[in-house]
Amino acid sequence: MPHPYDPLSADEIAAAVAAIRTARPELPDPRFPLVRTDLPPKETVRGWNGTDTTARRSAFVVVYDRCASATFEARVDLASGEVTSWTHVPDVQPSIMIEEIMELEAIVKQDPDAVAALARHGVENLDLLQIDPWSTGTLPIEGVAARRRVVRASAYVREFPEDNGYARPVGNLVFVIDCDEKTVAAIQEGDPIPLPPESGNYDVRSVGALRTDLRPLEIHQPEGPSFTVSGNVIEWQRWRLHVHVDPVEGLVVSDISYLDGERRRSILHRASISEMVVPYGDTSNDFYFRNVFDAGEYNLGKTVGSLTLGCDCVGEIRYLDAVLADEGGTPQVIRNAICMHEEDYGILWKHWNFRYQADAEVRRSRRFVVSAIHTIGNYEYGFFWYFYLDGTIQFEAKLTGIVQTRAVAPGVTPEFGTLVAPQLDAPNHQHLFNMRLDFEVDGPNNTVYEVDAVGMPMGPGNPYGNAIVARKTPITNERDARRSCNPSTARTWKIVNRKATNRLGEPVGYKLVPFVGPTLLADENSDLARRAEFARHHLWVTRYDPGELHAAGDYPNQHPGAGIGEWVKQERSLVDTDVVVWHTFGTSHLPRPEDWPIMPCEYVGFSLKPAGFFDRNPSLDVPPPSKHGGDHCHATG
Ligand SMILES: [Cu+2]
Repeated sequence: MPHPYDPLSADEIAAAVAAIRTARPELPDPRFPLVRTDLPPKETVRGWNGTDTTARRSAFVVVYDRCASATFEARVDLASGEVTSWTHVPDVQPSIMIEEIMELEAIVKQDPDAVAALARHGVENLDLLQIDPWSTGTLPIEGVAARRRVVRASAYVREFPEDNGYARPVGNLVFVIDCDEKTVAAIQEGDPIPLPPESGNYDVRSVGALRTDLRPLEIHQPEGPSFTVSGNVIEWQRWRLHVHVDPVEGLVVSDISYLDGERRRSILHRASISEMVVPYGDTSNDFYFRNVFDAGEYNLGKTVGSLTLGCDCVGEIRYLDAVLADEGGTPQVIRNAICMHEEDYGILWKHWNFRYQADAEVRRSRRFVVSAIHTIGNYEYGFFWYFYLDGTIQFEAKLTGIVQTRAVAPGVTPEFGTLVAPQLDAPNHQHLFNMRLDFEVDGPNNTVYEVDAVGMPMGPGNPYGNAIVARKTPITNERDARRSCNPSTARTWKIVNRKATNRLGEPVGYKLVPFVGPTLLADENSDLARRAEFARHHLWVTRYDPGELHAAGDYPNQHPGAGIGEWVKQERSLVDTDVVVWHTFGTSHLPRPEDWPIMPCEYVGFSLKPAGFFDRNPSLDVPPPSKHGGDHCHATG
């Protein structure tokens, strides 16, 4: 049952890469930083009949010629095997490639100056050296021309191969690596700092006695789960959606609709992480340049991992594999990359009529979960989409893994971070995600309103000063569409279809309920503020353009700034048109000692709730627990 948004299969990846190699024999060793589905026109998804697709299958490929340091974009028609377009893209750097990251250790170890610098910092044994890559942004590096393709690299010392290297960062030492030449282009060095004294391991063998008083908690669904999987299309209760892993955006959900009686109603056309930035707030030699764009600079989606039953997911699980091209153009299968299951979620609704002492009416809430976990260097990012019985959609990012660290001398209290272990500073930083939400509330043409709950001043018509109104302000033009959260007014943004009304005569809508969090803290005059402009506002609205997928532009690596801040200069009208909402959310992470040596999950996200989309509570027909295999409710255990 092919869906127009299906990811490329292994055969399709191989065919696209072969077609480019054949068509471009002048490239001796093309690299393929990005191979993804060339999204067909939205109409092919809207017209999809559930069984077949007439969409032309096409691959979009970024090709990098390391010899000439040149970047090309290609499109390949997969039916004919023809390269239908081939464009040189000047003045950009494609994302940092995994193969480049894997080369770093050898480059450092083979460079006599780098080895001598390591020795000055007390590192003699290079066998267990760990080298981490850091995208370099646009800050100038003395002696290194801006046009070179470089990453910076930090060193960590391990005592054995599985040792947590972040316990012993080599302080005041950064290598600048030319990825094309495979050389050390510069060394940024300050006074040596002693290695922190403690190791930081968290595996079962390292942590000592384990607690023994946790009894089994098992989830049984003797009749199996209540959802069906057909290719990448999932149906659960009234919901239908398409899921896949994109090499840049990671877990993507699209073509989300709800069966309301006989009507299948569209809600979201496509939802994806358009970018995420992790800027560090420490001014030291080791950290002043660190601000990674995990999607555009590192291909977030390619870092997706395989999930295991009973650990990452419990219960009746169904998995989907991901197929992603490596940089040689070879398809790689990541088994069980997407996990799907149902969870009990407490009560859905309840009321006990105390006057009659009748049994309470209560229903259990249950949610369908689709998730994937990405490991980017030291951090894990779990992306979880939840679909509920009452029409709510929720996104949650779970942040875990290991915090970044910096060595400090004994007795030093860090100014821009927290000591998490002796002589080990975890610098302050932010995790700012941007979710691209291509709404389609009962059709493509929607309008966004900012809704504030406002108390009215006392006066005629409000003599006691208690009046509360919902102030609805339409966002009519892109020039007015940089918005901020306001917890004092419980601000939400409502996406409505003004041509479709509910039984009360109001336009149908869904509202975006933000999880109130920070925006970018870097100074507005900083390089980063230009490069991560999307993160300076919680919400942006644009008119749909198929070329606008990534909030910081398609090539943020070593780029001075592109993306949404440029697009909105077109000042397109946003009234009754195909709008895209871009929501920035995240956290300012001031590390705690409890985040070391591994960080308990931190949760950030947002909800999309029906707001007049339905005529009433759409979950009235959820049966009581006893009617779906659960125990009868009983007063005592
Ligand atoms: Cu963090």
